[in-house]
Amino acid sequence: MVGSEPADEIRERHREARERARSMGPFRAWIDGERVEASDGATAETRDPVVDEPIASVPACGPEDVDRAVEAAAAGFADEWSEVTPAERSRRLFEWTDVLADHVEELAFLECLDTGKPRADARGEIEGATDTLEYYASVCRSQSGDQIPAREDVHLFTRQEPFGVVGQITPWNFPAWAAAWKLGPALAAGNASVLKPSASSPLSTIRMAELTEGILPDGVVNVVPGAGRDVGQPLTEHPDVAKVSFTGSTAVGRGVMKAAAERVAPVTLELGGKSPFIVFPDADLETAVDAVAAGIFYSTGEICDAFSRALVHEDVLAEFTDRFVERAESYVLGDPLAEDTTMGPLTTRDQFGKVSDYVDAGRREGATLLTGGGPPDDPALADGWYFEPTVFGDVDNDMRIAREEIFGPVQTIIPFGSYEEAIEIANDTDYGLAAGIGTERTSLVHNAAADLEAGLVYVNEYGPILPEAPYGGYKDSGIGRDLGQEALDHYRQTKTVYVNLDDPSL
Ligand code: TXE
Repeated sequence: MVGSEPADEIRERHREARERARSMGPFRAWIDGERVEASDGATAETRDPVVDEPIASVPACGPEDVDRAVEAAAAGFADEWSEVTPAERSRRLFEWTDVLADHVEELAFLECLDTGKPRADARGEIEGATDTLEYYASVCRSQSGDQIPAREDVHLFTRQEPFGVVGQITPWNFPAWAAAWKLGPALAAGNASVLKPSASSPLSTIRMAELTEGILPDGVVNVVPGAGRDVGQPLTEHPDVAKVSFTGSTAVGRGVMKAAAERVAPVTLELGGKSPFIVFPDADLETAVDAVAAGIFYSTGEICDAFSRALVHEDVLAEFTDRFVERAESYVLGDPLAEDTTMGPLTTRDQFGKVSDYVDAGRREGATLLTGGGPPDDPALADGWYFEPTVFGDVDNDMRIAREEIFGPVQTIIPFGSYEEAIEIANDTDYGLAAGIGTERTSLVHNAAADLEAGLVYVNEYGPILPEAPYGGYKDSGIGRDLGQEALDHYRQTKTVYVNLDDPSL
């Protein structure tokens, strides 16, 4: 379904919105507590995916800027942050989240304009980012080491120490949330960060960093925007970056891991997925449709844990498919700045091309296109990277549309006949980020949760993602975990101290 606004209304609203966004700038790199240009003055435009017009120019940084930022981070860590007590770190992180909470609307506006996601979703994302930082501000003070009672004549204990400077790379689909996932545990553990946002949607991250001014010491948070090869790669290769965390594609993640291996730096990788949702025959179909639709159409399908394979038992296949297609057709495509829009455009031209190519591949491979399949037939949306919610039936798990990450609003429906077959198809993928289960039977929930090869299992729902719980994948979907205590542990190293005790006689 498409919104009912005329093209000129949308164009005018976006002209004003881009002007408003620019008035919040200038958007620069944030290094050592200052807004700075790229050393060579290079800039790149970030674009509004609704009308394909430039929003703002942002520095296109390079290796010298990475050096500058790493130096600032090292100084910020050594001079101040490493000396700050956990209680003080917690207080400052809370102070930052208070400021962010006062800027939710502004940040959500930038996120909506830069990524094309509906305003309400962008607001939810910023609130999620703030909540994540609050969680790490809270747990910061409750960390401890161990005392190990191995022998009476040795006082044996562990200290948890930060790495120093960490390099963090985030993607374009959830820029603010990803920045909080990275910065929260890194800062709570006492590190300083150099963070590279995606060149496609850097605005909210830059603004979040600017809002640390006067709260966090200079150099503790640095944001260096630019291209992957110019900023991301030098950051992962930098000898003074002691730990790397990356969210993005599996192909680039492999390269990040290789670069870090050269100097034996630990890495956390959160990569792509091809997550299944299994609709068992006893499932409440309305609940299953809700979960699978949210899992593939939320954020226009540009989500790493998208339920992009719906595995449906043959007894309920016809009814599920009918209801799911109806649901897909009920999404309101329109201007993400309008509150009634439930699906915005894809974020970039590249992503539009990629999704279109997969839909062509699905048709060629013999899947049946049940709805969608291209841009909506509405002249008001013709300038943007809109793509209709798309559903393929008669999908075989060997088809490319069932094996490769499309990262768009494209669902594949794959039938199964038995529990064993469902699990086999679900696990027959290189990825292992998430999996979902639709059933009312407790034994199915627990058996499937144990048998599925995935880092996350959602039962009768898509999400929620909570900062308290670890998030990450099996197999090619990554290594290590974001969120929860586990992420905090990734940003610390353990030092074991043996204090040999003399005989206490005087
Ligand atoms: O990813 P990249 P792209 C998947 C999704 C999407 C595809 C391509 O399928 O269609 O990847 O998206 C930085 N060294 N995901 O091209 O290139 C880059 O600048 C260091 C899933 O955007 O992996 C950006 O900041 N960094 C994923 C980040 O890496 C490099 C989210 C991700 O970009 C680099 C995003 C290099 N050599 C894409 N090259 C998820 N897990 O949700 C690029 N980068």
